[in-house]
Amino acid sequence: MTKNAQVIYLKDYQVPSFIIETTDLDIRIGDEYTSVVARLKVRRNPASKEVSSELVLQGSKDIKLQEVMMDGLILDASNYDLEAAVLSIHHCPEVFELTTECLIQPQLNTTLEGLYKSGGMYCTQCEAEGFRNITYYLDRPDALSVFTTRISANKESYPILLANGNPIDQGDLENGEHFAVWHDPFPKPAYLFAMVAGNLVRQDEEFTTMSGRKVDLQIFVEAHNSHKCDHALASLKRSMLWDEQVYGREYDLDLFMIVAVDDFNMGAMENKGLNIFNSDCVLADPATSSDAMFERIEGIVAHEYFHNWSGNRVTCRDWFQLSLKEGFTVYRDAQYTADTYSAAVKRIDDVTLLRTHQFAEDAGPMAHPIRPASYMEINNFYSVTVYEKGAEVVGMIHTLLGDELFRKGSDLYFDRHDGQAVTTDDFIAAMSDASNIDLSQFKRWYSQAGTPTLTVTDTYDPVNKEYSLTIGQSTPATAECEEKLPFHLPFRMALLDANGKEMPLKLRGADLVHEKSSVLNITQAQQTFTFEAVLQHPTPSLLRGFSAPVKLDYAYTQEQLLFLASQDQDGFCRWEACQRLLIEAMEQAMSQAANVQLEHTLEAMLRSSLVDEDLDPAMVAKLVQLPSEAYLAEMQSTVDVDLIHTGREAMRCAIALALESELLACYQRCHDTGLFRQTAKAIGQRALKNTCLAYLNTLGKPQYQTMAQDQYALNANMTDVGAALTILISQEDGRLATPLLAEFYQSWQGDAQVVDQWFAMQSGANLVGRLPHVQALLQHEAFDIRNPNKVRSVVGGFIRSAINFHSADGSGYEFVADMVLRLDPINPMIAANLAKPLGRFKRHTVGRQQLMQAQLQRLSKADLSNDVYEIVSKALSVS
Ligand code: B3K
Ligand code: ZN
Repeated sequence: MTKNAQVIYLKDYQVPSFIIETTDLDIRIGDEYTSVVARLKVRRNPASKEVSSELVLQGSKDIKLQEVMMDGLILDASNYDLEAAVLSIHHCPEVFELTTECLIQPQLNTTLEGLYKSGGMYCTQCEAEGFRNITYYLDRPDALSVFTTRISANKESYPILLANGNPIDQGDLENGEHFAVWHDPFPKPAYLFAMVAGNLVRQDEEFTTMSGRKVDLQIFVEAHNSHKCDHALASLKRSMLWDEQVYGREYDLDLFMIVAVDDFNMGAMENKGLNIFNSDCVLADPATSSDAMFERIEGIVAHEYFHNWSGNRVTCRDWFQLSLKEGFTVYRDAQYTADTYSAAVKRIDDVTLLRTHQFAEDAGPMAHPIRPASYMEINNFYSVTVYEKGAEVVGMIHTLLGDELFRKGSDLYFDRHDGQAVTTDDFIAAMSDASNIDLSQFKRWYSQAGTPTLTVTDTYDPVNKEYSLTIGQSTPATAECEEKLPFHLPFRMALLDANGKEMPLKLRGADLVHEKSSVLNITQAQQTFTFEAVLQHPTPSLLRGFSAPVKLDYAYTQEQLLFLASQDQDGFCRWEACQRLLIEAMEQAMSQAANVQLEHTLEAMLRSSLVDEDLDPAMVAKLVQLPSEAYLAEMQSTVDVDLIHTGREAMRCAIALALESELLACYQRCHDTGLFRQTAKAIGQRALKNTCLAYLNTLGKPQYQTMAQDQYALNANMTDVGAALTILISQEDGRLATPLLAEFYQSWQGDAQVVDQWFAMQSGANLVGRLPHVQALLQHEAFDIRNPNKVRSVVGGFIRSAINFHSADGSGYEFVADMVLRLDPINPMIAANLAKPLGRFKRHTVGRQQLMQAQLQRLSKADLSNDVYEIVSKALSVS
């Protein structure tokens, strides 16, 4: 590979040498060109040691610079340089006004970063470095400025003109044009800038803050989506109230706007006062959206809203600090969901995500600490590590500090740094100062990558009534560091007596007796904790609530696991015990291939969950579901995709055979044909009954296929329709699904969100030999390679179906590499996401490793974007 991509290092950080106090933008939207005039009030930054008087502004190759003026005088070319998209203004005084005029063509911008056109509307995405596609600027998160934005456009095509903050002026102009002026009083970095021009309808709500201020809440969507806004508006109000109650944080502007956009690289964006959302992450209606989508939307609405404090009021000093806002905000949205719905189910979902995807990232070529030390393309670091592991790290601080001190710490953090751009060290300092707890060793979580394994052994001394736990930790080497120093982590545990009751815990050397569970502070490579007055040999309940993002290695006996699966009060540990048993059974099934039978203890365990009508049905669904193939792959040292698939399928059949009557009874009990409800119970029942229906349909019996067809035909809601259709697609010959898929498309072709689901159901089908079908989907009239949701549905769905992506002949890898090459010139960010799975070849069988590497080699010969180059070069350099 020859490319000379620049590597940016955290250690090179320097404060900006200039401050832009105010930014006045005048954006005139035209059919061919959009003109951007930026008037900046600039002064030297007294905190900078830089001696040069040159102001260096970032731009992009697609900006056409028309004019540069300083203090009202046009600068000639000798006063500035424009090279490689960087504008350098020479000889700048202490204080001055700089005005630039540029032309851009948003309608040609397919990267979806900066100002671009989605359908008939103009919109922006500026995080991380999109603002430089709009105009030359100090495009870095520690350059805070007060923005005023004037937008003008044709009134008929773009009746709605929005930007951050409050509207301060508007009016008509000549030639059918009109304008609006917006002012945002809160200084902000350019990545939080947003504007929208389009033909949109509005849905309104109102919220009164804890200090009695009225805030207008507005969602803007295309007219045909106006019936899909209620859920997001209700979610927003709940989030606003929760943030006041739990963090004492109030919204600060009088207006909060959300705009739904069809073409969007990620889920949503927290721009100050003007959140922009991927339509898929905000619009919902029971007829078109599943329960899972409703839940996801609520989480994302909450997440973006919470960023107003954790991200906007207190922002990041540089992009290495991304987890400062993302880890904290993911943690906050998880707390919100746990408080609002089932805490145990939310925890199980989050741990599953972390173990499936983040552990994989930590074990692959893109492994990085939650605060990376270097990057080539920052977009590649909006990762499960920065987000989900980052949230786990904040959660560990909460566990170490306890509720009261954690709140004191977050108050201190927000108060101390309001209006500033800060670092993860500042966050830790606030937490530590407020609690008087030393977090210096804890900070290693920010600089060391890799997933630690905790090896736990125990002994019981019946004479002295003492129980000891010895906990060792070790973390594999990753690219940034070979030798890992021990982490500081909270290890929550309990000891259960023979009746499953939590025993009082008296730790030797500690004064306090914990009534139920305790949090052990792990700080060393190996430590022993001895508990006194332990009257009987206990069953340990370890890593309760998954109190740290680690792998736990403790040699549980099957008997202990069965006990925990039925007795543990900790919802996470109960589920975990169940999962361990199922995984062990599946590992056996993998070695047997044929004639898999369910052991009767396991059968009894699953049966007791299925018949227990007092248990939360959502929890029962979790307890009886097998781990995904991706999750199982993470458990294995060498991944054998086929073995995992056949073993898991065999196990699914064995469960269905053994528990057929219970599954059927459970399905019938939960199948509510009455009025559609969205209560927690009804949602849990739908999850459980669809789990049962899927199990029953592994048996290939016509009566269960008919049940799925009937459920589809009932057309009660998208959760049930989607589940039934997915089950029918997974029946071997496709005979039943084909006419339904055609009918489904006919009915829903006008709704992009439903069409995306239709694509994903087909491309993700867990049947061998699906590549031709997926290739045909790419030719479908509704597929558009420029739309990230479509690419995620079709190509992303295919990658998720491991037996197809990892097809032994390499055709899946070749297909994905083809797609990366096709997409890279259009949208590098999405192309890089598709390339990531190819990089994880190391854990596969030798034949697959070679095939994956061959495709990476092929990619490396192409002229790649920085985004894809970073993924490919890092993958090849560790081989
Ligand atoms: N902050 C945005 C993510 C921006 C991604 C840029 N490549 C959404 C979020 O995490 O809330
Ligand atoms: Zn975020």
